[in-house]
Amino acid sequence: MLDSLKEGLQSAVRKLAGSTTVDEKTVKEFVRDLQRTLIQSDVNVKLALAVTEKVEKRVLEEKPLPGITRKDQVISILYDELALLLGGEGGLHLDKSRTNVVVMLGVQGSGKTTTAGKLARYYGKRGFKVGLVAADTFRPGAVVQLKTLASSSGVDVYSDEREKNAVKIAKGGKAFFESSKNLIIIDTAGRHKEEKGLLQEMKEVAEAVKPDATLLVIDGTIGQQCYSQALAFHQAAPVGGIAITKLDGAAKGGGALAASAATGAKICYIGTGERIDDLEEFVPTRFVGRLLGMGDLKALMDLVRTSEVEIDEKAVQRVMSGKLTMDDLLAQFEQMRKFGSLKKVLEHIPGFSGLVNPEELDKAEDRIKVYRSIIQSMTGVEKADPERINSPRLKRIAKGSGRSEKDVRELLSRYKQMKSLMKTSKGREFRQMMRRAGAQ
Ligand SMILES: Nc1nc2c(ncn2[C@@H]2O[C@H](COP(=O)(O)OP(=O)(O)O)[C@@H](O)[C@H]2O)c(=O)[nH]1
Ligand SMILES: [Mg+2]
Repeated sequence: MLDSLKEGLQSAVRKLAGSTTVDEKTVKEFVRDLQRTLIQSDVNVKLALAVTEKVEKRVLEEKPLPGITRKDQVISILYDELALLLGGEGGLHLDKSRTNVVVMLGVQGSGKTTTAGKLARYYGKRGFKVGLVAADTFRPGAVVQLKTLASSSGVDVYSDEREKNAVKIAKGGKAFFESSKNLIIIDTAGRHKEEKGLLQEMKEVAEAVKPDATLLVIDGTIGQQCYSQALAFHQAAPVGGIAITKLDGAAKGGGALAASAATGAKICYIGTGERIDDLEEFVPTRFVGRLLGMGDLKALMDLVRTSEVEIDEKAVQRVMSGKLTMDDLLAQFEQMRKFGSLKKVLEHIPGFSGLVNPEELDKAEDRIKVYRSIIQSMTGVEKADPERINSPRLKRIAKGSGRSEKDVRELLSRYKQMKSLMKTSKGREFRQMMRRAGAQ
């Protein structure tokens, strides 16, 4: 789905990740690559320029978050801005404890009936009791189409083939299902090619059944034109949400998504194929993560933020002033371990993979476990001043922790290394890193 947009974005990100430095020239080139790929994916030129200019401005102005490299920061900003471009979060708010009525709207051929069937299955699987109402009185075979879709997921359909008034069928269907279902989806006709007539019918159906939400269905292959369609509906009556269909392989998908979001109406679902299960709830952040080819960047950023918070300021102060206790050392190791797990997440980001060797990370984790148990067997005096650990103390600590004397010696030599490192230029770098991590 949206393959060309995906490829374009990912190649821009790969190029950035492969560059040696991130200076103004690199950023400008990156921004140009983005513009090209967005416009090629039919995103409105104005929107494409607005979003890329925002990315550029933020990249040049903002300082990287603690613990994040400049490249990661650029990608994170791109991710934020793309998610914003595609609209806010949240689908239709359905509540199992009451009867939810949803009316499908949209022009003929947009995918209303198909989407109604998909939604019935989607929510049926999630524990809703769903009833479908066939209120398309125009299209021959519309009732059969809905029944076929419903039968595959065991959903009941209300229809009345003698009745020609759609408003009456909608009302009848709601009354029929009201006591036995908690989600009633009303499929309507979209025969009116001109907006006025369609909006009129929408109003009449809405007045008759008082839906909790109206779901506007738009064909994603029409690209930027989605804007005028969504806007017309949204302005005429509050559209609870939009479903964009036929995004499977549609070159214009990027444009359709951006244009619809620009109207201020929420995109709730996307249709990604003709089969009954080809429906997804639309979550912009997750969607952008997929476009950029990284699992879930939001999770990564959250991880960075939590590890930042957990830094023990006092310990950092002590380390920076040249004193070092065993507890400080352990805290340092823990910090590095966290950085290790962060790196594991970074592995999923194109261009960053291959930087860390997972085996080594695992080994490091194991060593920290050993060190922790040894430190826990030390007395307060020994922890504060490890130089005092002589041979009998060393033997006692090894016994107490269930580790070998070799392990204890290894820890002591790591301590000495760390302490002398603090005095060298490398130590200064390390201290700077700690400062960047928010410990001024
Ligand atoms: N490829 C693809 N086709 C779809 C999707 N949604 C609907 N369609 C097709 O679009 C056509 C019109 O759909 P239909 O539900 O009858 O539209 P309606 O007139 O608005 O009710 C049908 O051939 C559907 O199979 C989708 O997400 N992907
Ligand atoms: Mg239909």
